[in-house]
Amino acid sequence: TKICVLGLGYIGLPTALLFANNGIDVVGVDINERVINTLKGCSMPFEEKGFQELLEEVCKKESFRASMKVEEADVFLVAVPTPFDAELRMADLKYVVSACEMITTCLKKGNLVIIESTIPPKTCEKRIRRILEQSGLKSSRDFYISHCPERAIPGNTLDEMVNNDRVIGGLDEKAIELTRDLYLSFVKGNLYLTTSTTAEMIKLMENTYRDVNIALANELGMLAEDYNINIWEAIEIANKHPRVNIHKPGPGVGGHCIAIDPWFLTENANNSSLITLARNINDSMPIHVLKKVKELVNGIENPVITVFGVAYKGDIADTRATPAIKFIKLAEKEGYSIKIYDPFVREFEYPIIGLEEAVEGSDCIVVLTDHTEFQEMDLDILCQRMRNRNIVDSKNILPKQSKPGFKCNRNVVLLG
Ligand code: SAJ
Repeated sequence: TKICVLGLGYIGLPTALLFANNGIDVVGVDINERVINTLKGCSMPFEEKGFQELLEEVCKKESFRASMKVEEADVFLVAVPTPFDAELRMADLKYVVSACEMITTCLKKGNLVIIESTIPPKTCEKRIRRILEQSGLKSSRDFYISHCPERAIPGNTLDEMVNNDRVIGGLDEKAIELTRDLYLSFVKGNLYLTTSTTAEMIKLMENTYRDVNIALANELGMLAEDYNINIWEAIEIANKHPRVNIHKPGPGVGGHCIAIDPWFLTENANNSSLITLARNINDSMPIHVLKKVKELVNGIENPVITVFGVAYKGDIADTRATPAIKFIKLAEKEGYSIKIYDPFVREFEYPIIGLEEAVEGSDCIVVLTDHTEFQEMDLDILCQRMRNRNIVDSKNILPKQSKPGFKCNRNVVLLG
């Protein structure tokens, strides 16, 4: 079997490498020349544990090739991004459409086209089918279409791609069967078979479930501040209940999925008040964190703020849609000077500096990411370098201090 994978990003490339390592001949296609050249040199264009080794393995086996052009194959797999059109609050399908148009030029009888990109319900059945049928071939007779959404989590992609259960949705039985046989080559989890529209809906439901739950946690966190209680303790105890699983409050939701997928679900609906509200709550959290900072630095002339962590979540270098950006921009508008420390991130819109330099002369540390390293920080030593000892720990990750002079004020830790 030969697969042509379109889109060599966080999902497409790992998927391509797993197929290539499991007896399938893979051509990986991307329009980004830098990505192709990096791969030709047998290097990963981004970091994700386990994949550099896998790439070297498939380079040796010669089962993976990177190319800028789509070519004939038995199977086409689309894993290009689906950006969010913020103005229209809907999915922007331009990359999916253009990938399918490229496939149309080399589609043959018997081919299978799998869409892994996240797409709104009915996209396979309506839009994608129509584009591919411009080849002159007919879906469910001459070729087959399925949707197999990716559910692996960045930071643990390899393990989750292999071990997670997967959903396979097809436009017809044959599409489902062909797709199942293919994924059986490396997936150890269960494969659940259904229609393409159900699979599209399932993927969006999963991320929406998480978004709405995080919004609930954020709202509970803000309420707890009003009652002056520790939300983290309250959640921990509430979650001892067998049917309660309250998520964690924080500075908002980042990443390329959870913050946008709910909009794909609501784009065609006139009644989605809960999902919309949750999105808005999560989007507004950086404003709330800034409010906490303002309360602390009030009265200080030209405050210097130190941001701890700009990755969208802990222990990874990924900053896509990180809530840190909104916080930093708002803080700048407020007239604060910003210094940023992140042990993982190297490329960012703002300079990332060393820990000591970031803390030197600071008036407030604001933790926005739960990197494990922050758990072991020696706040005593760090605070000696600060001008004023204030901390807003939006992730509750810093070591808990209970000595005199340390006051715990809601989600905010005030250091003596
Ligand atoms: N977050 C909270 N509180 C929580 C959990 C998360 O504030 O209790 C924040 C995180 O800090 C982060 C964001 O939410 O900013 C999202 O992080 P995440 O770890 O929940 O998820 P992602 O975006 O890295 O990956 C998700 C996963 N989806 C689900 O868990 C339902 C993953 O399985 C999907 O494959 C991925 O989206 C995707 O590609 O759709």
